[in-house]
Amino acid sequence: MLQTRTRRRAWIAGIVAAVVAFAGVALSAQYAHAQTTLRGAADALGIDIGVAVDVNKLQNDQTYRDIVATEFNSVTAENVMKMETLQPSKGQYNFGQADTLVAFAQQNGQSVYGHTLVWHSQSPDWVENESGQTLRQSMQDHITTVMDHFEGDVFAWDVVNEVVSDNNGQLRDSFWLQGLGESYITDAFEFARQADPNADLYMNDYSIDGINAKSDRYYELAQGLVNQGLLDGMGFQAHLILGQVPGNMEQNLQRFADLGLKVRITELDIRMDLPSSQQMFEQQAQDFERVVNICTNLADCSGVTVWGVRDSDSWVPDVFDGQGDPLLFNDDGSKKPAYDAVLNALGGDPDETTPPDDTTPPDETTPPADGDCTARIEVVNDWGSGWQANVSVTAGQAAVDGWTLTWDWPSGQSISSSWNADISTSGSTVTAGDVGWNAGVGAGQTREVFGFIGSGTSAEPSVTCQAG
Ligand code: 9MR
Repeated sequence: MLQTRTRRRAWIAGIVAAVVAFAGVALSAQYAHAQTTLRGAADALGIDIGVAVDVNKLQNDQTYRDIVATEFNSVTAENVMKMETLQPSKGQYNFGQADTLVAFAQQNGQSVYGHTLVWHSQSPDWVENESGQTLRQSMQDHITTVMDHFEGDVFAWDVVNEVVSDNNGQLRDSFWLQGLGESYITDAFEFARQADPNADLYMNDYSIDGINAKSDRYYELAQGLVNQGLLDGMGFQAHLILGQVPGNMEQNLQRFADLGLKVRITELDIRMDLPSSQQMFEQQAQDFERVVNICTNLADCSGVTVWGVRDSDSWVPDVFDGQGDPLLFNDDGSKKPAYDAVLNALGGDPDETTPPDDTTPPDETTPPADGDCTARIEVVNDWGSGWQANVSVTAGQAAVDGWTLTWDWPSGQSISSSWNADISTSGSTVTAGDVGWNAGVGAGQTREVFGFIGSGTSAEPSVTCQAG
């Protein structure tokens, strides 16, 4: 994997060098620009940057939806794939919300990480009251039904979650342990392997990011499961505290990777005492950068998932009194220093912006007439099953205050989500209008006004721009 990643980087560097040599001039910013989104940068590295998603917000909150679609290439259900949601009554499955998330992920070219099959928390009462063979059968039924349902759509599962306690590495005294004994862990993995042989099977827990009694116990469990061919990965939740990234985190992940496992940071957040300050945000940025670097430096790290979008979406303030602000985005959806730090760790560049105004788009030969405008669709990311485009408007010699763009899709493309425009579609014709705050474009200026996620083969059709 390290080889693959290094090879890919070398390959990209080779192409860039060849293009520069061929052109004989420095590349214009338009062609050389670094990745400016987390997902663009992570795609280029070949790793996942994931986010825990609240399906209600995905359906009802446009800002939230746009950030999830544009910044992340992987999603985890924050709650809706847990047992109490999927099987609230014995034998009655409820996949509605989880299916909504999977459909969104597919439209947006994102992988889905499954969380979680067997956990002591957020399990329905009926299963907590079972024991012995009945409980074992229920565990098998749940694992089999859920993994069958999502087969091919969910690439990896937290098969067991938080099975070790915080007390000296002893197994957690859960209803699973009480009802079934220690063998339930191996049994769960056997059932999971049978249900979907292609899914990656993980254990997952918090406070195992550094080397300690709890992570030592996981190391032992992992050795046993690896020997039976039942474990593919180890998930480190990384619910961390400001300034306290464990010093031996890299070493810890490495020892699991050395067992032949993938490692993954599954629930990253870094909380702080409130009220927060700029200085604390800077420290947080360093902490995030360090954790993401640990992953990118490890060949077997499959990715990093952050546990929520904006600080206001986090579970932290509900559980830790007086603490919070643990994520990458402010409550209003703007980016925190930690965002830039993560982008940087992924090899992107927060300071890179869209091409400067003096870079004439290649397909634009005549400048727009007075009071008129032109517009351009630029594909900035393409992951095969979908793609992202940014759209810019260029004003003529007079400023533009309001714009309506129209174009025709050449071959059956469609928009699966968009941000900062009013979009309507009729057959293959798309009309996009401003949303007020992005109506103005200065005389002779180019402004990036909105973006969208497209499905079908990526395309940059020519656009008609109507000012006013
Ligand atoms: O973020 C989740 C929150 O919305 C739920 O109320 C909570 C219930 O226990 O679970 C949170 O997610 C947890 C995850 O599933 C497992 N690791 C710890 C996470 C934070 O508590």
